[in-house]
Amino acid sequence: MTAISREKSLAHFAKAQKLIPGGVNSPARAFGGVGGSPLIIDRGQGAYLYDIDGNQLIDFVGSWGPHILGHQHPAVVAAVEQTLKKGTSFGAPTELETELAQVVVDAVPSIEKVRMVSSGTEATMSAIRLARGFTGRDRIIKFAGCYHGHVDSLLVQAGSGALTLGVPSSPGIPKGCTADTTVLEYNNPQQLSDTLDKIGSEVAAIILEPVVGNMGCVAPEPGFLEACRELCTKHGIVLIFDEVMTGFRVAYGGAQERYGVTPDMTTLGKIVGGGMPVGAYGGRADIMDTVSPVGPVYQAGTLSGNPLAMACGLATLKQLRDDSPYAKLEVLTMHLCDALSRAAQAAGIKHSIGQVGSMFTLFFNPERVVSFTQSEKNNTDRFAKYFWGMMDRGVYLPCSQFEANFVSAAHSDEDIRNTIDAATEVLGTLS
Ligand code: KE4
Repeated sequence: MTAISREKSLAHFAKAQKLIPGGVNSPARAFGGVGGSPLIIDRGQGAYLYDIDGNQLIDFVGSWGPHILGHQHPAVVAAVEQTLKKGTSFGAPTELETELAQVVVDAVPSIEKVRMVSSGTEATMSAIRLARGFTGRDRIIKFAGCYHGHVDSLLVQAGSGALTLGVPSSPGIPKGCTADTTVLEYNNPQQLSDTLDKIGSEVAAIILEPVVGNMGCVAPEPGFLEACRELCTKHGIVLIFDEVMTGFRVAYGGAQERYGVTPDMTTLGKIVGGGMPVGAYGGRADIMDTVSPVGPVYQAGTLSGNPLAMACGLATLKQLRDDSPYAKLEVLTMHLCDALSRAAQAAGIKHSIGQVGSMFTLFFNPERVVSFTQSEKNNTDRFAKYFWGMMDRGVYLPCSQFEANFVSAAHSDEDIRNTIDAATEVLGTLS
């Protein structure tokens, strides 16, 4: 098997490293967990990425989740091109913002009102501040392995890049910022209940990924989300579902629709912007009306509700609402996961699979991963060999064992077959 040519990428990356810390604008894409250096991407089209060395790769990253329709969906491109003709940003309300807000309110069960921001991090940061302002309480509870963006108070035992690079908590964050953050174990309702018996009256919010993507794909155990809901209601705590990754991914209405559990607030990102910088936080009107200018909790943003980004998100959500690719995506993803598991088993590779809807992770871990306790035992060296073996066969995976893969509506049966063939070959070399 000849490795793909990476000459131009290597040369360009060396230059990037002189100008940008680590050569990247986000550490999650630095290949820190797999060694080597990232490919420099030239363009995306449908299910494929094309790098500057001319390699075509089947893309299972999808820009870390936004591209559920695949790259450059015609309706999305047309909407952005059309909007661009009117300008890029006005710092004033536009019809597009209201239209996207309406689509989000119609889609997401918990959202009565929604505020647009420019990233998932901004969404979770704002939601936490709002929950604290609404309740007058300071404490927050998160779960180990969940990642909610690089918010000071939430960057504690976080997942995603923080976990990949082995720094689940970060220097530079004053003790005071995390003194009110309690970290518990995901999928452990008894521990949550016991903790709230002690500190429930001090807790402003519980924030969680209702399906975790950031320690690899980990589903909620039966009853866990329901327990979070019941305990938050009992203690007057704001339940926040961080659906930046799962929103419009695991169902059109997100994990809250799929599992039938309605939080008090929801954060969104990724798909809601269709690949352009959009985050959002929304929820019960009485909570949302506590944010400025209606209420006293301040939050603002120059490019919040940016028309181009709104047009991109709106075209994406309308396509998802009208075409509803979810059933097809589920079948395709389950078929892929079953085949990957059979190939790993045939190669004698100890593994488990986490899969919900069109997001999945092949864990190099003999245990079923239900929390950070198992996830931290992943065989990351074996994953790195798998990653590069797949890359050399034209399959582009997330560069970390602590991330989810994404299947898009653009992935064909042939793409899935080719991916299975590649994995069968690579897994056979790992045993
Ligand atoms: P952003 O600030 O990166 O838009 O969103 C932060 C965030 C919040 N909540 C969840 C559940 C998320 O998954 C994320 C971001 N996800 C990572 C990938 N797992 C983004 C990749 C990156 O950091 O470059």
